Amino acid sequence: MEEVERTFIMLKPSCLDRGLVGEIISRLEKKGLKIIQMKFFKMSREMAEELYLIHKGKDFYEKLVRILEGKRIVAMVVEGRKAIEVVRRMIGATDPVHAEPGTIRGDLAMDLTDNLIHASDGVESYLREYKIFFSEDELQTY
Ligand code: FUP
Repeated sequence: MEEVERTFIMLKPSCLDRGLVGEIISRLEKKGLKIIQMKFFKMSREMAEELYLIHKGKDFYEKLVRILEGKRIVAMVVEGRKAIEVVRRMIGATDPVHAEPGTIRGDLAMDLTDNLIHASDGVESYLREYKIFFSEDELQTY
């Protein structure tokens, strides 16, 4: 298959609180993305800070980290043709108010900071983000 790539996805704690983990995984699977690895993590402050490094110092940063700190998330790596772009389109705009109906945030979220899901926005961010959660060994295909 041409242009097969991987992307990193995190289902934020609100997905677990609201029972939306299955719904979101189902959308990704039905689209045709292959789940390469998936795990629950209890997020430490350090993991949250590392993931949102580029937003450090912004006014919403503390709220963003607090939403994750000490709570359970689902981390996963999925694969498919142009997976980074595909997943970004499926999750919709950062602010759920502007996310189109049919997207994950457009259909299921209202809050800007607690917008249900994170996905890498490029190859560089994927390579940085997956390493916070997974070792290279865990991502070997089997
Ligand atoms: P996205 O890649 O769509 O998650 O968007 P960003 O990387 O721009 O934002 C990262 C997180 O910061 C999002 F979960 C939402 C939050 N955020 C705010 O709370 N306020 C803002 O003004 C922008 C982003």
